Amino acid sequence: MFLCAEAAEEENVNTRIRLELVRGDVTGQETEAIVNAANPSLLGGGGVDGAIHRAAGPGLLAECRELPQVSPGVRCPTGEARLTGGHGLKAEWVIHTVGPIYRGGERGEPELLAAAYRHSLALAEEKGISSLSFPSISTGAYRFPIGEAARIALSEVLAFLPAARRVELVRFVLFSSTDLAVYREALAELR
Ligand code: AR6
Repeated sequence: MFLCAEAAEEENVNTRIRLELVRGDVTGQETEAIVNAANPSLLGGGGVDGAIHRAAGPGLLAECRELPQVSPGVRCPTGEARLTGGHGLKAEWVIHTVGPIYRGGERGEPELLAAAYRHSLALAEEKGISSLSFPSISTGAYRFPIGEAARIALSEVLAFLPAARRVELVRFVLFSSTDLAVYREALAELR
């Protein structure tokens, strides 16, 4: 019933919990939450972030501005996650996470990307959110190589799901068929 994009692949971790890979636009997903690939200011940007803010309307930016700054201009440090309402989106919630900017891979980027996924999933669990949709964090403007990013993303979700109490569906929404193919291949390798 959740399959709304043209290509989907499912992994049933057990009978209740599902992992889906689909091609599409994350902004229109009807999961309870969608995840935003944000920057530390949480005040919007390009890519998914810009699309989510456009679709959600100005209330989202207003709510982001109200979130506390942990240091000047930083509302969400890299690898962490914050929650807001969905405003004009179909999703009730937006989980904003900040992936690392890729600078060669020796500056903690893999660990920070894993942390971004882990913190997003933990936040969903803590808030009792049962379904969420991720874009491919850090693989656009932040230039993280998508093959490695896909392995990290899927490993984190597969490690998280068996012990999840509230989260029942995790969907990756990939913008292009090429990105979807990379995620499918990574999932096949991890199985
Ligand atoms: N739905 C799903 N995926 C999308 C969409 C969409 N509507 N739009 C783009 N993508 P990016 P990052 C894909 O750059 O690398 C922003 O300016 C895109 O093709 O959105 O984490 C923020 O404010 C790519 O594969 O996020 C930050 O400054 C993936 O989403 C910075 O970009 C991520 O691309 C974050 O960079």
